[in-house]
Amino acid sequence: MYRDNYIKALRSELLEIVADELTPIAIRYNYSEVPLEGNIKWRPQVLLLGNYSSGKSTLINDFLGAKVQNTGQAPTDDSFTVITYDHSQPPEAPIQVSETRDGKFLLSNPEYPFETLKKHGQRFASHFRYKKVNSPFLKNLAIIDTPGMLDSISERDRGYDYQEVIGDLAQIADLVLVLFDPHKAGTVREAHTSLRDTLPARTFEDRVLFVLNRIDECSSLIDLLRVYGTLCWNLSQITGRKDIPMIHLTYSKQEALKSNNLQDSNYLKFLQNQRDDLKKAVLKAPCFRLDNLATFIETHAERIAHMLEALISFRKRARKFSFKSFGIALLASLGAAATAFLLSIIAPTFSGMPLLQRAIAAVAIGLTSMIFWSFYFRKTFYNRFYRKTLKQIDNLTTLENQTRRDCWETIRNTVLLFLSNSNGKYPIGDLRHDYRKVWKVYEKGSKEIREALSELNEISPEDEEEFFKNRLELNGFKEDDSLHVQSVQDFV
Ligand SMILES: Nc1nc2c(ncn2[C@@H]2O[C@H](COP(=O)(O)OP(=O)(O)O)[C@@H](O)[C@H]2O)c(=O)[nH]1
Ligand SMILES: [Mg+2]
Repeated sequence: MYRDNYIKALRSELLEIVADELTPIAIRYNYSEVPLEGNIKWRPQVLLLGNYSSGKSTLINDFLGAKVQNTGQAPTDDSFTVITYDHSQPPEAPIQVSETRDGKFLLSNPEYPFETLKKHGQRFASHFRYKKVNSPFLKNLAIIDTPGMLDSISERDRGYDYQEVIGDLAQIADLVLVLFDPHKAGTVREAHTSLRDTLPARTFEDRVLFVLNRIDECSSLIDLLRVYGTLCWNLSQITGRKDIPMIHLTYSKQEALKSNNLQDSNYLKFLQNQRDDLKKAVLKAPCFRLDNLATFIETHAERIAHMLEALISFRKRARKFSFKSFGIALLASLGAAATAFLLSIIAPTFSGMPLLQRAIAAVAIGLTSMIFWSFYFRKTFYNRFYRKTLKQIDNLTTLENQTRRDCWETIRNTVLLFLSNSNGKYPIGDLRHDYRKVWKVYEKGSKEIREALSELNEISPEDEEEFFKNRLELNGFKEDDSLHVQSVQDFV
């Protein structure tokens, strides 16, 4: 009870930080078009990826306890389906789909975290669905089924960039299951590239579960070991790691019975509860949520700060350039005035001219050249400087390590766009203020919240009640505080 309230308090605090501090800055500098908290305020999500017919939809049906998704050997379902809980059904009602909506509803409704996926276009929208099911499995999470990856199908055939879509979904998801089947244990590159490119490196390992599914189809234990070995080899090739990630070995009992695989493979009896273990692991997804929220804040704060750093660096260079070119123009004008004055003394044509007139003429020449500079040359020089800086935009930042390089890669175009739209003219004072604010948010996300999280993990069950009660009091939260969470059912 206290624990739940404490977690709620932390979560609402994080959401508030994002909404109040990070989002306005993100929108101001074109980092994001939609409020950042839109991505995290909905319920925890589990994303299922894998080849076609690796058994994703069958696994989902097993988890939900009803045939919610279509299954079949051929690529049956080419849609992304978000499946979530229907609170409105009475508890005794049979498990079934009670509502189906199309992609447009999901993409344009700010209540859901999918607005950012709008950019994938019409073809994607027509392959995006939403189903409500009253399965208890969904009480605290939503599950997203995806069309299989077909290494042979090019992105153009799909009509949208599949890899980018799963990258975006993986970023929102709290847990990603990557499924393989014994027939295609090697074709995982597409999924892995998207995941590695989009998930922050430090959480990548915790957020992804690898599953070798349909193991009842291996003809013997030796066959299973061979398949397992191949998969491990392929995964280590792709991840570039020598240690092998944990791989869950599972199969659908019903399907195995249908295909008479159970009596042939007696090794399966040792692996029977793996499906249940996997289910338990998936049900833990909400526990990852807080950790993911902290990571979300860290990642975005880091990226926005990096972006602001580059923009500040641009303004500093522009200012330096302006001073320098003003100095040169001033010197040149003084030079022109002095030359004119000297000439008027030396040249016999002006010998009769009074001194005052000569001085006035020299000052006029100096002033004219300054005016000419400020109306014509200054602009031309600035434009040249501006174009050159944009062309060598990487020089605006230091990219001393891989983390910085990866971060810069994600914001480089945004920086370019902002510089182009503003023509490089914006007040540096505001930028500095925002920059400091973003780092404060980062500190809060990474330090305070992570400290709270590790405290949460370390606390023993006996001390729990007292601890959380004190914490809540300390933070000024009441037991039944509703804590601004959109819907309590949407929250764990
Ligand atoms: N023998 C066996 N067949 C399975 C298993 N899981 C799924 N299948 C079958 O494999 C086919 C593809 O499954 P499906 O869930 O549609 O795969 P998806 O394309 O990944 O969603 C279907 O015909 C299922 O009946 C399993 O664990 N064992
Ligand atoms: Mg399917």
